[in-house]
Amino acid sequence: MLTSLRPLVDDAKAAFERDGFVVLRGLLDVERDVRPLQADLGRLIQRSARVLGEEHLIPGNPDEFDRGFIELVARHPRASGLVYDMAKALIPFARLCVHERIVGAFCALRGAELAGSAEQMCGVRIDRPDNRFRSPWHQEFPSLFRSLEGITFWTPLVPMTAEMGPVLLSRGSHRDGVHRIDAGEGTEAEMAAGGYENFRIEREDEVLARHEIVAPLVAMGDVVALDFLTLHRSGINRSRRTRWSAQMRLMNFDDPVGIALGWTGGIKSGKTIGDINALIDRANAVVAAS
Ligand SMILES: O=C(O)CCC(=O)C(=O)O
Repeated sequence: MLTSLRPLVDDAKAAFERDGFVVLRGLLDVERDVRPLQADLGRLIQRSARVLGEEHLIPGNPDEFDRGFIELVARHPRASGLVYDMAKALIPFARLCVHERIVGAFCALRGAELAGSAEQMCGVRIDRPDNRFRSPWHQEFPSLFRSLEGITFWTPLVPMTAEMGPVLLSRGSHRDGVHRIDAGEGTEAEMAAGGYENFRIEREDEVLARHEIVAPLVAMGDVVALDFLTLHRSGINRSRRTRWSAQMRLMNFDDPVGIALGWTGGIKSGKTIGDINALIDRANAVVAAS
């Protein structure tokens, strides 16, 4: 663990364990860590427009790197998937995924010695005002597995406002264990492609009623550290701007549930809903026996 993180994490650890999340204010340096990603996202939008046969100008103001993106998607719906998929290939994003302050915070919050970031654990969310990809209430663990002691580090890539619909968090819900999934009409292919709207936790209303819902407003450079079991969902983006954010997810190789399940992956690694619910039952049995 990084010694420079010691005071920050000492204060944060108790809150993380109590609430299932903590906001790490200023964990990232906006100029060094966020601006390069904004700039590359602007370039990626331009290159994606080129794939679709258009020339697109990159705005000068880094915070406005996506100006014209909503209109581009309206003309070419394929631009949305191109940018979403290829954002993960950008070098400043790869740097964030293994950023020493994120890894340091993970090791300190979890007391972990061996951390990892398996494939498909990290991504850039693009929440346009059409709210098409708004996520329902969910826990990270059943969609990714790897380790029960995982943490999602969520950081905004544009200046956030309350209107943009900050992520909703169910405070303390991480203590309820892993919830089985009720897929309803949803298909595995839909979920693997990032469409989670049909995938609900069983007895959603009853579970949510037990906890307070909060929506912390964070600034660029701030990072929300979220336990893999904390229930959360996207807020509604009521603004006229796309809410861009990055999610860096880390696992702990020494967590007993991860070991019992052989650090297996989730739906994006080809599991069916039946497989997922069987793994959830096994995970809860390991926790109950420990
Ligand atoms: O950013 C959001 O709207 C939701 C984030 C989320 O659901 C996740 O990181 O799993």
